[in-house]
Amino acid sequence: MEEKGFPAFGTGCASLLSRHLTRRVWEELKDLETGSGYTAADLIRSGVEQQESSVGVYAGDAESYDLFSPLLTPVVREYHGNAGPHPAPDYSLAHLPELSVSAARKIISTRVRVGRNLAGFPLGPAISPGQRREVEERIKAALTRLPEHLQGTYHPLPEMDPALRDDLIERHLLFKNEDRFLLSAGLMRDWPEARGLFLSHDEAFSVWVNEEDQLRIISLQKGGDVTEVFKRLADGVAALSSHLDFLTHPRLGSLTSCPTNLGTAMRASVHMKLKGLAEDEEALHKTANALGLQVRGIHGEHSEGRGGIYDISNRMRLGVTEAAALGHLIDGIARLALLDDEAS
Ligand code: ADP
Ligand code: CIR
Repeated sequence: MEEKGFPAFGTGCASLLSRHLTRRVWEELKDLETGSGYTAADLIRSGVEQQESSVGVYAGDAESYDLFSPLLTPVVREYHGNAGPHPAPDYSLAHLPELSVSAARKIISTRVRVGRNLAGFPLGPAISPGQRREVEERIKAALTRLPEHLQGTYHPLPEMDPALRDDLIERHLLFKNEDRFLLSAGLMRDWPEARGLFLSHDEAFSVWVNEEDQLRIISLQKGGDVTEVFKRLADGVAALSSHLDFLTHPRLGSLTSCPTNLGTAMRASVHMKLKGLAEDEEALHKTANALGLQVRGIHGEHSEGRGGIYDISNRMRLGVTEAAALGHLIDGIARLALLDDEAS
């Protein structure tokens, strides 16, 4: 792409970027730059280089969401079904629906994560190596102050034995070390510097440091005890919030580099065996989509389902509370389990 020319999108490109970046919007944005030097060309680089993107944009800092709003607001609205305002956090367990017996039987493991970034720093796509190190130091310090049941060890990525790294990735505890969407967004600059994994002693609580977001706070365990997983996540978020100042926006809630993660920044997912529905993957995606759910493969985003097992999660993260998004997932997977029973 010529730096300020209107980008070329192939005929097969269906990203939110390609659909919302009109010539008029580009003309309005192309010369703008945020205080951390993030330009409109930076904002769209991933979606221009990776035309199979479903979304295609990454923000460089909090200001990106306001300055580039003529593009980002329609993208956000289409993905989440709203563009805010975002409600106050709510991790209460009181009104969660009960997991259906049939869904519970099909669940192999349950994970809930939220993304967070630190106030006062650019997001990953625009951060400098020095700022990234400072972010890591602050997170490491906060991690030493977790309550006893969440305590564990920080493993810096540059020092990690490759065999251990592969094992952690295979067991879904560590991020993959290649992602062309993140690479194009500038999120893998200086890899693996200042990246790392905090893992609790029982491996049920973890924090990814300086990957797509500065923190991914994660609760994961075998089986379908959604309540226990959610409660652990809430404990971790509360503990870290008291030692770190997280980046938020008055309308958009928690700010993240990818606009699909705004608001709660929460993805609650189950690995679920859907033997009957696996017969027609396209129909499974359509059905899940209609229920407000997203289907991913067994190794997360951009991976394949295997042995009839899929990663099913809430799609919407903005304009809903954490408890409501989780309730939506619980209801949705009950419906999927029922349809799977009928199809088996
Ligand atoms: P993210 O959830 O952070 O957006 P991914 O979709 O890449 O990113 O998932 C990250 C990792 O978490 C992957 O290894 C994925 O398989 C794993 N994962 C997600 N949900 C579950 C689950 N319910 N059980 C086990 N692993 C999971
Ligand atoms: C894309 O545009 O496909 C990547 N940048 C990832 C977008 C977020 N993922 C998702 O909604 N599944």
